[in-house]
Amino acid sequence: MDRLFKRSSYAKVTFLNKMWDFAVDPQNKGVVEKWFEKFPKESRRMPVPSCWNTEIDLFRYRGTAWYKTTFESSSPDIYLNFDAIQNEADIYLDGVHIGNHYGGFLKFGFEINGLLPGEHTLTVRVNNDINETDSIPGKLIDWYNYGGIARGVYVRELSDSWIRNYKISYELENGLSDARLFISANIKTFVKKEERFEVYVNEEKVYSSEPILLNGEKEITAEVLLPGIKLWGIYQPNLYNVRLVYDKEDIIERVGFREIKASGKDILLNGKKIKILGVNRHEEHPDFGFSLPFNLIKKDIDIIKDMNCNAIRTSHYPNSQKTADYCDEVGILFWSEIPFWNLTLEATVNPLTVARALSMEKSMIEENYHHPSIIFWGMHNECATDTEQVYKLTEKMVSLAKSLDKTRLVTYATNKTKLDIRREICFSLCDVVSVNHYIGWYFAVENGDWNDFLKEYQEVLESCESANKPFVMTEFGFGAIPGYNSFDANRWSEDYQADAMEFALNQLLNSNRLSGGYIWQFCDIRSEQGDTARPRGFNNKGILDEYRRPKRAYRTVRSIYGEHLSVEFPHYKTALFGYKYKK
Ligand code: ADA
Repeated sequence: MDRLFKRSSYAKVTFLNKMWDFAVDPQNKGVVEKWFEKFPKESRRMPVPSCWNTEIDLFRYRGTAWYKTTFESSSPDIYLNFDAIQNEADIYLDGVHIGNHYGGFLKFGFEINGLLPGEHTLTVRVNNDINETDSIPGKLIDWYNYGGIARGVYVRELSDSWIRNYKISYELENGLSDARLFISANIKTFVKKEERFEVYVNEEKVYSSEPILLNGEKEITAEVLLPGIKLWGIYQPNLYNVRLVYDKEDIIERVGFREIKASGKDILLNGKKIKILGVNRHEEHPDFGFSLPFNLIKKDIDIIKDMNCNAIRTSHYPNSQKTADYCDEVGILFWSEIPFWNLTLEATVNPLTVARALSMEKSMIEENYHHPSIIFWGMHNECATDTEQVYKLTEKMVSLAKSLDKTRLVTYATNKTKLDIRREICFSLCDVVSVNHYIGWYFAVENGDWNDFLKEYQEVLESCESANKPFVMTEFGFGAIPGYNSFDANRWSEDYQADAMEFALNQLLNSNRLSGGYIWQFCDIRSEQGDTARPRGFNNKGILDEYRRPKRAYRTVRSIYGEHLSVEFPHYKTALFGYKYKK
């Protein structure tokens, strides 16, 4: 409900984004001592949403913590919604356990019936442990495992009717100029109703059914033809509000009409070949953890636009709905993935991990289905894609994605390069080949530059019959300690990063084989990897530092991406926000 556009004219929503009571539980005794009935006295106040590790004394705290608040409801029926809790949550209402949810970065909720009118107590047990066997992400991540109620919470009071679920899909017809909408809505009534189901597009009524008798739950469908639509595209953010109404209940969704396809070696957006000028971005900040305020999210994306990018990979987990909303609004392509990151083979084949991965993937796709900016679903990152076991898992993940969404491209990022380049076996399962590689950082350029690498890769793709698929570099980058410069452009200097980036971008973007790529990475991020591999305890491959101050490579990227963008979009002028020196 907390989005960049109005979601409903009728819904009665109370946001619980405020100060809650909070207590850490290092001995994990809260369940036995029933903290859900009697919250411990030694509690403190904690903002929701936030991550507890941004509290000065809880920086390193990992494990269990409890939250408590109260809310009022006058309706016996409510829906309790959590936009994201890291990583596992148990929810108690008035001392009763109402459910458990596993998987950070994803929305979940519970319908509750038969409440007495008045004040209610909501208690949440949160756990952010990660391990080597069944957690997602696993233990050895290269970002920081912040814990807490990281995104918003709200209570919706339900009245006579409730649109529990809905899906608006479409097909483009008549040379992409008309859109045929297929709408389905699962509607529940708490009393007998006989009303019309109506659809409005940009406030104009485009569909009205005969009165439909409802007493309980029912799936309602409608088909609507919209002639003469304006397509959504890169920097062409044409959006439409679709409002579904039954009785005194409505939901507003925002869609953009566009077609994304893999055609031979090319990616086509609205029938036109595109080149991805992208950047990987972690939704993270040292002062906010994963709970970025919207003005910071907006600033990040504005900076990314200023750098002349046209795409973001949400490495390595689903972002806030507001991030995708803003990408919809400015016309930036988006890649979304679940945090299935470099898991060991053992973890990957553990039935619990597999079940969690599939359920997280399903909820990512359902939650984000309507964003036109999202064009790729990412299954996993740098897993053992040279093994039969991961082949089977990828097969399951791809078929789940396709069953939920036939319109987007499905892929995963592999790091099988150089030595093990020929062992990759999962390419055939995906629409697009996506590769992470670090020439000039983990691999010496003397042993082969980007052109050599692309040539070698094409041979591999031909040998596994994936020669005719689009190929995207999902990661390439170089570390630079902010402010460190040197005459001989040493490793870790900003000069080295800028020079190596210039070399890489020139070779990669001038290749006819590649459909572009995503720089690793937008800005420096805190890392769990320890400070030997990660000086300062940060992954320092950002083009900006963690406080979003540009490094030397910023202007390099901006200028090279700008040249490529202006070929594709002659109307687009660079220097959107960046200033130029004036005498
Ligand atoms: C991998 C990984 C990234 C990051 C990167 C690096 O490709 O996917 O998350 O860790 O390496 O900086 O080494």
